[in-house]
Amino acid sequence: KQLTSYRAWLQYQPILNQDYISDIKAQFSKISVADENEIISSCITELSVALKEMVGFTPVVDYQHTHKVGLHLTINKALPEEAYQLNESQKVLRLSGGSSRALLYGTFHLLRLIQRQAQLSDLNITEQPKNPVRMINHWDDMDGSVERGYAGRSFFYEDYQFIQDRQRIQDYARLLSSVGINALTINNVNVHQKETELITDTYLKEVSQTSDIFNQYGITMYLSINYAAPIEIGGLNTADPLDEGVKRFWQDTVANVYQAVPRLGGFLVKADSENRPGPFTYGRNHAEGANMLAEAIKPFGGKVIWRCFVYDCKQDWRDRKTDRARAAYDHFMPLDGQFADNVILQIKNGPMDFQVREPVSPLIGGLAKTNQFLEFQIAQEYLGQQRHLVYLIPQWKEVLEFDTYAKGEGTKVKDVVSGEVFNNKVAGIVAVSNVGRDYNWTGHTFAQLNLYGYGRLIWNPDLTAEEIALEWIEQTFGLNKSVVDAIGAMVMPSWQAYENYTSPLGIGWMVNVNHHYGPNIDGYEYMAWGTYHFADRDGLGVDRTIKSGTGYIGQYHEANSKYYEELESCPDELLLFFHHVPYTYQLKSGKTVIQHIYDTHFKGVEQVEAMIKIWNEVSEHIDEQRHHDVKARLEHQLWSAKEWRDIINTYFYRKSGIADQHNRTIY
Ligand code: GCW
Repeated sequence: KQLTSYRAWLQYQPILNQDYISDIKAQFSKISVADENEIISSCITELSVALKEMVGFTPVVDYQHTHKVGLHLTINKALPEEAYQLNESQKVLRLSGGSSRALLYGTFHLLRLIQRQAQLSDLNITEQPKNPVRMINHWDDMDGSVERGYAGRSFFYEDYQFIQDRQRIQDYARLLSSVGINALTINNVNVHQKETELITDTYLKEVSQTSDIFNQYGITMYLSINYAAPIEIGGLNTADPLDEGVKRFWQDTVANVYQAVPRLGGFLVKADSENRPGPFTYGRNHAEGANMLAEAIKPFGGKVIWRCFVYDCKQDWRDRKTDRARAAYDHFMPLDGQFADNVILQIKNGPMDFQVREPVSPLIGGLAKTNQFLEFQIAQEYLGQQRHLVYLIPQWKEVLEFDTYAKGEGTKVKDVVSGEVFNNKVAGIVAVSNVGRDYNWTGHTFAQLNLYGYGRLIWNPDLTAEEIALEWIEQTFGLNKSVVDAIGAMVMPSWQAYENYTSPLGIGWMVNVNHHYGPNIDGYEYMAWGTYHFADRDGLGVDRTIKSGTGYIGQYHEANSKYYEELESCPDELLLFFHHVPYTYQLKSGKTVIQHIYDTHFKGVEQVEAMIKIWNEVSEHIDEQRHHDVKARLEHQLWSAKEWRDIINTYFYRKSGIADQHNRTIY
């Protein structure tokens, strides 16, 4: 029997309420289905397993549609492809969907309602995802490691081979489709030597088998490719996108790939970024680089997803003009309109790199004639690496609600990336995965919530962070009110808490080099990566203003650039991202910068102490394994938060010489 924690939010725990059970029995004992295919059979399997476990019976399935009562699954082509409706009347529960995939989403919706013991009579629900593409990127390497992985090794590969036991992949596909994910990549964007061969006969058979598993759950698989593949596996001496031999290499390679994996979605490319090869080597721009691949893959309906994480990672820290935050916009904005229609630019949510607080990338809302995906990171690389409890949905909601002013007031990020504002052919959201081989998938059990919430949020960005958390808590831990309230109270302030005890006011970084865990204020200060805080005895922050700084602020539409440029309007939480100010500068909160630093750092630690107290109070209602594991992580988090607090406070006390108004201990 599977461990409770392995099941994540698909617990299917036995329901004890007898009245509820008899209702469900009446409604589900017979299921009739109009169509038969692999996705519909996933629906039936899921319903059968879930009902057996939750209410103790196996439904009778009728493919002829003769049952007069029970659950009816039908495809209704009048509905949008991924939309579904759930209706109940006169003892018939109807689930209709625009496609089999929509039926699968509706099936999981029903099971979610049953797990939460919701009433199904008079049900009348219509659902349609906001974002057409809802994707996960894995940073798994074929040696079995996961770049920025905090939940154990890869469950796709070990020792440069695909793992033969595919059960785990299938369970993963179930988890993903249960929250509406419809696309994923299975290998790291940093494509090393062996992974370059994923598009060759060496691995294509297994690539295809893996794709088949995901397809059963309505998920389209993509591969990350190496831009220098023509050299590394094609025997050519160039990867120049305008070279005829290179074009031929890609056409032949793509034809071979699609013969083996006809339903492959396409390729994801990290080019000219952090030492990866790309078109710059040949004096070509990124539109030339991407369009060549797009042309090769187009006959097969494939797409090329091209990352915008392009910046100079070998900059001289003495050079005060170069600003990494500017890089993506500077590289890609001039190319707006030049990309083929099956190319999608993938843009990280902020201009730097998944920090606890960043402004929204100005490319989003900047690009008006290019397909784009927004990229989030579910893996908590800079947010406590799944050892700290940090609920990410509140952060992502701020990004999605941000007004870009691209078409005047009210042009929110959520409407740009969904493709609605600019009428894009392809649009959606992508995130870096946080799962691995750990028994509970995500290292920290609470990190499951970020995966769950990611899927739910990008399906419907108008869900609140509270609603999403509540759904996950009830499915994962059951309906006991004290447990539900306790966990809600732990997760809701957790992003704020993390921000409080780590780097202040939007400045970011201050982490240890390479592994990025734990405080190291000057860790990156004299390095080549372009991530500086410029603290001296008088103040800190990066001047990114138009008038005296790097000019980054000028990349936003006017309403936003004015807002950030002026100290009077620039919001406190991003102050040091945009401005260099003295420690004595007074924030809108009324505090000075230095006092804010002290206060938030003491507070952040207290917030973690409060989480621990809450968790201890509900121990008797939670299975021992999950309780014990979370508790151990919370205790580590407290230790780490204190380390952050004391190092940050001490550093700025020593730099500024200004004492804490409340005389608390600073070293
Ligand atoms: O955040 C940085 C990570 C790298 C990662 C890179 C990227 C996959 O530190 O590990 O490489 O971003 O997004 O490409």
